[in-house]
Amino acid sequence: MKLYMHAAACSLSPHIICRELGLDIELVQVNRETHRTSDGQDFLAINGNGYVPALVLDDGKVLTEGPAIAQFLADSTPDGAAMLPPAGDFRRNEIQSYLNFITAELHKPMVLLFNPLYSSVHEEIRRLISKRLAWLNGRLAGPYLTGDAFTVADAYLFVCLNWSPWTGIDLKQWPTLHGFMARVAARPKVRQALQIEELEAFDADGVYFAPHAYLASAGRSGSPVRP
Ligand SMILES: N[C@@H](CCC(=O)N[C@@H](CS)C(=O)NCC(=O)O)C(=O)O
Repeated sequence: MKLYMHAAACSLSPHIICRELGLDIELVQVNRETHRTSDGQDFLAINGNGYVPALVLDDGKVLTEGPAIAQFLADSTPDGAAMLPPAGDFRRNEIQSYLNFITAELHKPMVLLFNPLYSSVHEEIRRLISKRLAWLNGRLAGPYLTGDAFTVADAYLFVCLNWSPWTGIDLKQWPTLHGFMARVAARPKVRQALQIEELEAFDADGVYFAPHAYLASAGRSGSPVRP
């Protein structure tokens, strides 16, 4: 399988899931400007929307949209039930509910904060995201979103919240969420994915990660890096 990705983007979520489940995956980088891929293809021919992640199976089938890819990966191996229980188990529906919440209520509005076209409504978007994060902060059922198990929704949440320093949202006001980030960042397979994408700790907390090249050129100043 090939996973088309950008470092530190939402594609890091399926990447983490692959590492956690020991799935054999080839990472293919996509150039944001030209849409050329590191394996020499036109990415627009793979995903006409031009965004990552896209998963290409060994038989050539293409799957797009992060939450769908996350579920496909977990369902593709018996070990995946730990990250997403099978149909009929209500925990699966709870995790799917979180996947939808993260994609609609956090991921998309957060991406708008990186786009200067929407700067006139950035304050309003920040307020809306903060409301959602306050709700989420009160919902964590254990070390992870739904309890003791690290699920596909946790991988996705970690990746979106990792953009916080660049969106002007201080996660420290929600200690439970901040603690969640530290816990996920300490997972050996998550560390492995971060290392492979050449992401380094952004601040002393060691909770947020950004591309090595970005940190070197920005002098860790905290100015925006696009997800
Ligand atoms: N609905 C898509 C959104 C994916 C998305 O926003 N991808 C961003 C990275 S986080 C991207 O590739 N942006 C580049 C672009 O839109 O050209 C999903 O959930 O997979």
